Amino acid sequence: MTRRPLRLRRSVLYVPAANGKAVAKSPTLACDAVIYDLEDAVAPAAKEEARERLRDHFAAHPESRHERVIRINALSSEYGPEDLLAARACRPDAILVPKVDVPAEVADVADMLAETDAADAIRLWAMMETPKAILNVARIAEWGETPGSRLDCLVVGANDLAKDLRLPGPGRDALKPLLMQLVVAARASGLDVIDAVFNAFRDEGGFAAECAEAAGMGFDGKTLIHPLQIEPANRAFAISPEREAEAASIVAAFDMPENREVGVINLDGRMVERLHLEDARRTLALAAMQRGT
Ligand code: 1VU
Repeated sequence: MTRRPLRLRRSVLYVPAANGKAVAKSPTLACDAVIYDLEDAVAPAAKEEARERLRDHFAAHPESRHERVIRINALSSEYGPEDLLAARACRPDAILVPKVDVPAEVADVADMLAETDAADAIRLWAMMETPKAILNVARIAEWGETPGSRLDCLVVGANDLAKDLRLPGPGRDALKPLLMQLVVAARASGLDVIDAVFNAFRDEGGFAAECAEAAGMGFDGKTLIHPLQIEPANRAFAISPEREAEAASIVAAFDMPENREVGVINLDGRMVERLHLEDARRTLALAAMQRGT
């Protein structure tokens, strides 16, 4: 399985590239990642101005403590090719490809990036928001394991998915099996996977409940639409002190000379296997990153 650098992706905020105030505010926000959106949040007449705004913003802020991602329109659309040229010039950490149905739609973007970015510095994220994406997610994630694919992360788009499936709502009970399918496919190929947005950004209780549900399903974080959602998401997807202490005790136990060669140990009356060690090390690394935010 391809090894990718570990990143905190608890809170991933969409910022419409057409909104100058929001773009200017973005560097001050406490989210882990920002997705500057050239797609759904930008009206057709505002596309060129939005691209120009991003070029200016990235030129003025060449470094950022956020992971910075630009969502482009699909390459097959009227706006996609210009978006990709503009996004590539900004040199973000990643480009988010929308409405991915099949691996080729991400592969085409990877090929265009390879023309100017031989070091694979600009990574790819893929939106899973169509019925075909659900049917093909294993193929898409597996393609991410091929050399040069650049694919790091899947992002759920539940609004489009619910619409295409003609789900009457309210709530997302009907989506849960599909969401778990995305988590399984991502994990099988070593990808991160970020849950969908919660539209009612002033509904604190509803948002907290959906974050807790997503964390319990194994998502790495949540995509957000409003700054009010950042702190609750950071809390919900945080490594708790209890989880960190547990991970530290597993690492310490396997480090003891008598346990260095064994596969399974008794840790305070519980069986712990060597397979838990890798996860414990990951948990400790994420907890250390969390302290730095
Ligand atoms: O206090 P200030 O005036 O300085 O700032 C406002 C506002 O500009 C700012 N703000 C944001 N800043 C950065 N990123 C954001 N996403 C963002 N949203 C708001 O926060 C201050 C308070 O704002 P507000 O409470 O007055 O809210 P507004 O009415 O300004 O904005 C509400 C909406 C929902 C319109 C806004 O939050 C927004 O545009 N969110 C992002 C929408 C988006 O990107 N949609 C597409 C991606 S979602 C998707 O496609 C699902 C897959």
